[in-house]
Amino acid sequence: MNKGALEGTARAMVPAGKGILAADESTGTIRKRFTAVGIADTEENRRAYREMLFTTPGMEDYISGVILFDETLRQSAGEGTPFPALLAAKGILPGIKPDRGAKDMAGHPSEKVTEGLDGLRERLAEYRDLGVRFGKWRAVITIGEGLPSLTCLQANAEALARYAALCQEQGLVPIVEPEVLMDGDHSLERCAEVTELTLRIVFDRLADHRIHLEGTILKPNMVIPGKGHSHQAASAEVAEATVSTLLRCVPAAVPGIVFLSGGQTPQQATENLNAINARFPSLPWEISFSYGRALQDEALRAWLGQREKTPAAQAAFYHRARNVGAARAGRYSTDMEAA
Ligand code: 5MM
Repeated sequence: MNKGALEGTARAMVPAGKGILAADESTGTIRKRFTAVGIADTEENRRAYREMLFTTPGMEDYISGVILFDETLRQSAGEGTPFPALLAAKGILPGIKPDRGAKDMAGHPSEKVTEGLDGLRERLAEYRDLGVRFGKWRAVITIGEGLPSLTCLQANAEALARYAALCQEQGLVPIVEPEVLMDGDHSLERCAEVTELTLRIVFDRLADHRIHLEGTILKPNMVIPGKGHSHQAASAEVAEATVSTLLRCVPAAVPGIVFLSGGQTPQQATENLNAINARFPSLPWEISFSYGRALQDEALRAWLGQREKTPAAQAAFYHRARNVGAARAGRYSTDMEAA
């Protein structure tokens, strides 16, 4: 393992003012996103949509890396440049989602375990040769009556750690994503409790598997009440709860924490990230973003699969990336929404 190279890549993923675009929707997920706004789910539309995002002028001012799905990694812009090369030419690091998705966990109704370890070493080696610099593996944790089970947390943490070890062996920085879902009516305190337990188990397993933490990025959920909870927390509350949870469980050796948006609106995800950075300017880690929906929703709704709407969609994407980039430095204000 080349620890110095991994550390350099990890730091390059979380530079000041920039974060990561999660554009790694698997086939089923992008179909859901397209169907919601009436776009036909064809391979060409999936390619054209990603081309619209990746050719946005100036996106590199706020985006340090892009996570891709296997299909997208092998696609090209209309003029023939493969997407990984197009991103690299803008100084953006290409990443990959090599997991095979969260599947129903046998014997554990309503819980999921992420699969994809079989053949992972070979897939990662191929991805590296195609220009990929980092990976991302997502585990999904559900809060509910008697959930999550310890077994589900342990199984997912073990898979995350084995994935991370294989990434580092192949020279790729692992983004480790244990997502505690916002679905449900649980309180912010319950989310804090489950997030803390999840992170403790994940970092235990990362240690067991000898993961080089300085070459690892954590992608957690913010500590936030369930979507159905009666009290929706203000940004200041989310920031306090999120940071106190992270401080209890995430070693200072980890160079960066990049949040997922998890179903927050684009503006909520921007405000909450801003509150964390504004209120806690001297944390041991870089605090950034790796948003999927919060970065893309407005652009997707502006695009609608119509090529002539590309400039409007790119303007929407750029606007959100700029605002989230400001939030990454704690310098966002709601006035910027109108600008
Ligand atoms: C972009 O969505 C990613 C892929 O999801 P599927 O495996 O379900 O297709 C997802 O892993 C994403 O990277 C994270 O969940 C963060 O995205 P959000 O939308 O929560 O910011």
